[in-house]
Amino acid sequence: MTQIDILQVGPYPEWDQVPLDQAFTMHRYFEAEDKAAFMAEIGPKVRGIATRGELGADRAMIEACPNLEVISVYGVGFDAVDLEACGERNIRVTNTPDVLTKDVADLGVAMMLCQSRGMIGAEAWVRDGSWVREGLYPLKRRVHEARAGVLGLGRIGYEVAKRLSGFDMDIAYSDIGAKDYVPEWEFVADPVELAKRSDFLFVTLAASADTRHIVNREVIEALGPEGMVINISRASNIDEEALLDALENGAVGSAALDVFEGEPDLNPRFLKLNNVLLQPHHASGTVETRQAMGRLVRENLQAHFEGQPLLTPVL
Ligand code: 8YV
Repeated sequence: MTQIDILQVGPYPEWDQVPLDQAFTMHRYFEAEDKAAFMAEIGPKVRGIATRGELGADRAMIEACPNLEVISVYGVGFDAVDLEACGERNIRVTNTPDVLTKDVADLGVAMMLCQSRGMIGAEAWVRDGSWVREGLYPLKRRVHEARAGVLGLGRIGYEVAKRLSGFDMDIAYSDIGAKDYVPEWEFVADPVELAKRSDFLFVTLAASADTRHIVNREVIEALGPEGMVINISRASNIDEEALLDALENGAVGSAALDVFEGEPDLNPRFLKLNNVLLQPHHASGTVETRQAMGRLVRENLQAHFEGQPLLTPVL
């Protein structure tokens, strides 16, 4: 398929880049210095876009490719792809669901444990000699038997809740409706009520225009000065300004975040806080999962250009 031109929006590991380069003619957008000139030159021949969850493909990019047929997203989240623009031209869209679910859930739970037990500070306590000079490390918060709220009980939320039940936590969740397969977890429709009954609030919903800032000031304040918010979904699900205010003035206890508005250039206010755990959007970042994601990106492109059904279509 060397004649098929694909626009590659972001970098991939070597194990994906090599087979992509063998199968297609890849045009690396992220390496282009003059993006406009690059798109003007290669846009008309592009038939596919390979992108990453957080980078997506906006309307301008889609419109610069008049012969575009398919967008293959490396990630489960496709909120950064302009689906309306795709729908208007029958452009197909695929993502990489399932293969990353358990890694994302693992990291969410690890972030809760790390933050509530103060593991980053404890590591520094050992390394900088505080243990020798000052003695015992300050006491931290217990996780087991605490109350957990899961906002969005989809694939990832379900795996988070399943893991939390192993810590004997008291689990509730919000979603568009109660799920019949989880009778032992309490359904709480209103996110504010969910936050009120939670010590730890996990944000695990797929982002869309409808979920923007679903975790607003009221939800954050309902969580309270002892509460912790853990975000392994998308930054847009949380009102980041409200969260920063609450972290700064103590209205909420702490946060553990894998995603940020404008990442990787996060709001510098985050860097001044010692009650927040910051992660570089790597919840799906294991070798095994990233290999499976890369395979799906390629197989979806290949299926499309061979006239086969897409493996994991979104649109
Ligand atoms: C990836 C993601 O980190 O699945 C998603 O939606 O955001 C992540 O798995 C990202 O897409 C890789 O760039």
